[in-house]
Amino acid sequence: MPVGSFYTRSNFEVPTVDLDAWRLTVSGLVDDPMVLSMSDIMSFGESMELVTLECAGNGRILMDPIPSGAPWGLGAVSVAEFTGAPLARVLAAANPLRDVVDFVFTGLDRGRVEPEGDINYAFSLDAGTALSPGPILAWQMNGESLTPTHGAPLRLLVPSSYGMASVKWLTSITAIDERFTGHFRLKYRYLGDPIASEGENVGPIRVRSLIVSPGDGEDIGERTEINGVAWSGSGGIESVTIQVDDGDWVEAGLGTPLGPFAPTPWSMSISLQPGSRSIRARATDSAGNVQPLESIWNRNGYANNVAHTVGVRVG
Ligand SMILES: Nc1nc2c(c(=O)[nH]1)N[C@H]1C(S)=C(S)[C@@H](COP(=O)(O)O)O[C@H]1N2
Ligand SMILES: [Mo]
Repeated sequence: MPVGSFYTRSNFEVPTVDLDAWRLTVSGLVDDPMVLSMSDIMSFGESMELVTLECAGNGRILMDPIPSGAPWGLGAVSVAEFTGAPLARVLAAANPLRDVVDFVFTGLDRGRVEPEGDINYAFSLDAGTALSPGPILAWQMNGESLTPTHGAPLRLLVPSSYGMASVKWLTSITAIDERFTGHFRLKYRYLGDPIASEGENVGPIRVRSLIVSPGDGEDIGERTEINGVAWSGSGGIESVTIQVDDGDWVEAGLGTPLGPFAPTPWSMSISLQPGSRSIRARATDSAGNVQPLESIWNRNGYANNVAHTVGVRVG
């Protein structure tokens, strides 16, 4: 996705960052605290990853009743190539103590929340995830320096997790020996969601497929090709099936994703009867998760991966 069309979501105003004075602090329960400049961070090596970033609120308005929160349709997901240093390598250089439970990532953006008052945006990763190979400290998106809205000069990028963990305008990383209970960590939980345990953290992206073509409301011919993409934060895409009206579910052909965190393209050639038709797509991932046919409601409207439906007029 070109940077100008990539979705953007910020809980507070985009902060003004003094790029010359900017440093990243790594502290807390580490043997060797560090204050790193951008060139220090770049010296940890450069890794490029094509990542599907999806807001946990994507699909919120498809829930009934619509929960409060940003009223996303299905536009809060995009893919870009991010360039950055592997987080695990930077953390290892600080020599974290054995009893670290969580690493807390804090952004420079600040705002007022209830009941805490003025706080910075902060989110955490458990030590296992933080020290795993996936997450990167990214300074580039699609080969260009990060823009202010997307977190310049440096952001965390956590592939497979919903977007809230990918902290923008990163200013500090703090190692702690307990679970982080900051405002946003507590906010991104499943409350009243029948398939998650009560209070479970929102984490991995739930499996989802989108029909890219035809678009909703389009006039199309009887012989047509249906195309889309599917992704999951819990493994690869195992299958995508398509249903027209109340017909049988038929398997689409899968393409090859461009990377482990990139979506899987799929397509299917089909003959449709003239008239108004509804087309649904449903993906299954390699962990066996399958998209629900009805939205799964929860109080904050997170992770609604209901099967995507488009209505078309044929002939
Ligand atoms: N510092 C900071 N990082 C943040 C946020 C924020 O409000 N402040 N929002 C998060 C959320 S909810 C999402 S979905 C992604 C969106 O990233 P983008 O704006 O680059 O698409 O950033 C995450 N990182
Ligand atoms: Mo989000």
